[in-house]
Amino acid sequence: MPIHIYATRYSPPCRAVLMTAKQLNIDLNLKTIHLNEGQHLTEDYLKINPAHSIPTIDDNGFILWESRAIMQYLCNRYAPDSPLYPTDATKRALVDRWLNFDHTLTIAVRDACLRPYFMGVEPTEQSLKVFNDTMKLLDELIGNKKYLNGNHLTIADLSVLATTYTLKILNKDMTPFPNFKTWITGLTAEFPYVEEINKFDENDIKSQMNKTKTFFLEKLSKK
Ligand SMILES: N[C@@H](CCC(=O)N[C@@H](CS)C(=O)NCC(=O)O)C(=O)O
Repeated sequence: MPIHIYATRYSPPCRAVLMTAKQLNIDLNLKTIHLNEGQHLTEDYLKINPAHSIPTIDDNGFILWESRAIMQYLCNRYAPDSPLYPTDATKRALVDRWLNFDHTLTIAVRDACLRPYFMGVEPTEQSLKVFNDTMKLLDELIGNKKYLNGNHLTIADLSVLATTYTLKILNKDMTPFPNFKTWITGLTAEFPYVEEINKFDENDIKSQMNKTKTFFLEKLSKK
């Protein structure tokens, strides 16, 4: 039985899981969920994921949601010896720290970049400041490293990459974050699946933005 994944490429956490599966050579059967058509709010979907978020996987009846938990599960179950999620307690803790820090990054990118474009919500000065400060910190933490934790690609790289690839998608200026730029360019060049999963045609993104704005405005007007 293949592992089913309820997801869409337009969602960063879904892309993080899709990249993890690629890196581990795991075939996933994609069941596309269009958020801007409300497919995450149907009775059937809420039965498997009451938090109505994507991604969710169904591995032979085992249902799991939350992208980082799914990435950890895929490694633990299908590649327990892979350096993608090291077993050594110290190394694993450092990967887990990045995965947790990625929540902070997600909020910063969401409020300053995603919401303005996809939901038409103007970014506040505060959200722009948080975004800049968080990206600066990320840049410092990356330093001159090829991967977040030094010598090996880990799921931390894939999670943070999916979150921050939004800057590339939206053509944001990355010059204030030179180490970040080098890191993301290096990963994009090294792993062909990075562009395959994260890159979009400009018109495609524009049409998604419009559809998503319309969906949220209609939802708000019904409240
Ligand atoms: N912490 C969750 C966040 C998932 C999430 O917020 N996904 C968004 C799409 S990027 C979503 O499903 N939004 C619809 C909703 O939450 O109702 C994860 O990493 O899986």
